[in-house]
Order: sequence, then structure tokens, then C-alpha cells
Amino acid sequence: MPVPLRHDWTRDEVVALFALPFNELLHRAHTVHREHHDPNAVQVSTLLSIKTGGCPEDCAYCPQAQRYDTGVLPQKLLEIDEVLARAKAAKAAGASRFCMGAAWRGPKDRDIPKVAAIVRAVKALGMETCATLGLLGEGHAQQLKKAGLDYYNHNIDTAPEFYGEIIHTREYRDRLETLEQVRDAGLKTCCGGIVGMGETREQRAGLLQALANLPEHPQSVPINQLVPVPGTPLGDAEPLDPFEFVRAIAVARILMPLSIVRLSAGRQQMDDAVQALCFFAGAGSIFYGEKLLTTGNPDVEADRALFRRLDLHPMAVIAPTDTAHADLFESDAAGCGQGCGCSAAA
Ligand code: SAM
Ligand code: DTB
Ligand code: SF4
Repeated sequence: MPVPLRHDWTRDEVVALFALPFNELLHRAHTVHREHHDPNAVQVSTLLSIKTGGCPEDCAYCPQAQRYDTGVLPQKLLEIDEVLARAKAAKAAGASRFCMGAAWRGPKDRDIPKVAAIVRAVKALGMETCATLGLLGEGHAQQLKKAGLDYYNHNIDTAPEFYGEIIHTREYRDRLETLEQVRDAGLKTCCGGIVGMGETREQRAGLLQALANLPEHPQSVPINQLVPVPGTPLGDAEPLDPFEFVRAIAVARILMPLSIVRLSAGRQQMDDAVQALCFFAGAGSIFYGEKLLTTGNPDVEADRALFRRLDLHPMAVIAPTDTAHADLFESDAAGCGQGCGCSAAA
């Protein structure tokens, strides 16, 4: 029977979920998670900044905005060979999806064939592909789809009513338009936001409400904890209570039961125990590799150890017969027996 997905969540309902006793919220979220997902499988993506820094936008959290003095040096779009080498290394290290980010307001028409060639080459490695290039123009999404792009990442970042305090150079509705183009082109949507930017709990609820009430639930929902970068307006932001971050993961899990919720930026600053709670609450994806775009991420070895300690295994999406990536996480090649097609031990 198809799962009834709701797109009419009210703010009060979402705030009420956040306000549940912590154990009650986690129990509900984990129950939803088990109904639709293998609770021991985690999708593994690696990020690469293919065009770094010098961005004209003013996103208050972002180290790549030209106007903030963050020490990020602007770089041109990488050559295809360099991206390919990084993608091969990511695949060899165990990643199944390669996510490519560009510090643009949006690509120019002339950038699209170059990015399309990069996507085509990465796709040919047998990896899933994702790109995050900013606001898309006419025909861009179709061209990327044709090149073999699987996912387009474009975040709404925060609640509509808090958005104006974080970004002034583009509107919330611009983002919704790009998301519409992505869906219309038949690309899978990766769309989430950032918590810990000084928003209230009601505004955190507003972010998740807005994501769940999109015309389709994004297939991938990255929940980022702000990485405070000195030089940005949010460089001194008050750290969020880690349990509040876990609540955000749990609420996202409940609102969008079929989506893969990604425990995204902020893991380097996070305790292993908090990450374990996030996986229990319904996170089913991580960024893997020592770097996000410009900031740090846990070491590969630390993540492999965490997977071992928590008996997690990478979701097999390259091909069910490709056991190489599971072995890297030192799993047994017998299969977990939970129907996810993976090769990890039960
Ligand atoms: N320039 C494109 C855009 O903004 O759409 C794509 C790249 S942009 C860096 C992608 C996303 O990274 C942002 O929307 C934001 O959610 C996330 N991000 C950027 N800086 C961050 C930070 N310091 N902490 C957490 N997330 C961050
Ligand atoms: C997403 O939601 N988070 C990623 C990815 N999509 C592009 C980016 C995180 C960036 C963190 C700051 C940096 O490394 O520059
Ligand atoms: Fe530019 Fe994207 Fe950073 Fe905003 S988030 S400043 S658009 S790179």
C-alpha cells in the first residue's frame, strides 16, 4: 500500500512534535524510520567544491561569500581531470554519491556545458551524481539531467520568516522556482537547511514544515548544523544544544517518512554519541571525506570506526554486486539480510 505522504503540516503540529518528551520523539521517529528504511544502512556521499569562493551573494553563514574575510581563496572551475581523480578516490574510499558544489549565485549559460561534461564523466564511474550550483536558469536543469545528473541540491536554508535575516541578495521564492525547475526536469531533489543560526525553535519547525509542504518531499533532506566560520556574520553564533539538533533530525524523519535525511555539515564539531542519536532518530546519510566544501569533516578512519562501533553499513547503491565499498567499512560480505541489497554482515 502506498504510504500517505502529507504536504499540509501546520506550524502548530510541527512545533508540537519538537516539544514532545525527548524519548517519546525519538521513539516515534525511529518507528517511522524502521517502517521505511533499513535502520543500519547509511548512504555515503562525498563532497567536492568544483568552484570555490568569490561568491557575490551575502549568505551570512557562508565562508565562500566574497564580502567576508574568511581566508577562502577564490578558484576557477576545476578541470574535468581533477574532478575525476577526486571522484575516483571518493569511490575507492567507499562513497557511492559524488556531490559537486560551486560558489555561484547560479551558473551562467556558458558554465552548463562544462559542468555537464564533468557530470557525464563522474557518472561513467558508476557513481550517483549530485550538483549544487545555485539558482538555475532556463533549460539548465534539463541539460544537467541529460548529462546524467541524479540529484540537484538546493536548500531553502531556514524558515521563510527568518530567511531575510540571513540572506538579502536573493529571495526565498527564487529558491522555490529553482526547486520547481529541478522537479520538472525529472531530477531528484536534495533540499534541506541549516539549524543553529540563532533561529527560534518555532523557526526550526518552520524550516521543516516548509520542506515537508513542498509539492514533493525532497528525496534527500540535508540537515546541516551551522559550521561557524570566523569572518562571516555568524562566526560567533551561539552553539545549538546538541539534543535540539537531534530533535530536528527526528522531526524531519516523521514529516517526510520516505526521504533520506542526511546528517550533514557540523559532524566534526559533534560528539560520536550525538551522531549515534541522530542515526537512531532517522538520519540515513552522511558526507564522508575529510572536507565538506571549504570546512572540515571527520576523518575517513574515524567514520569507518564509527560505522563499526554502531554496526552501520553503507547503503549499496552503486550496484548490489559491488562489494568493494562495504569492505572498506570492514563489513562481512555475506549481506545483512534486511533486503537493502547491501553486502554487510547481519
Ligand atoms: N552556491 C550554491 C548555493 O548557495 O545554492 C551552492 C553551494 S552552497 C555552499 C550549499 C549549501 O551549503 C548552502 O545552501 C548551505 O545550506 C550550506 N552551507 C554553506 N555554508 C555553511 C555553513 N557554514 N554551515 C552549514 N551549512 C553551510
Ligand atoms: C548541504 O546541505 N550541505 C553541504 C552541501 N549541501 C553542499 C555543504 C556544507 C558546507 C559547509 C561549509 C563549507 O564547507 O564550506
Ligand atoms: Fe554563495 Fe552559495 Fe555561499 Fe550563498 S551559500 S554565499 S550563494 S556559495
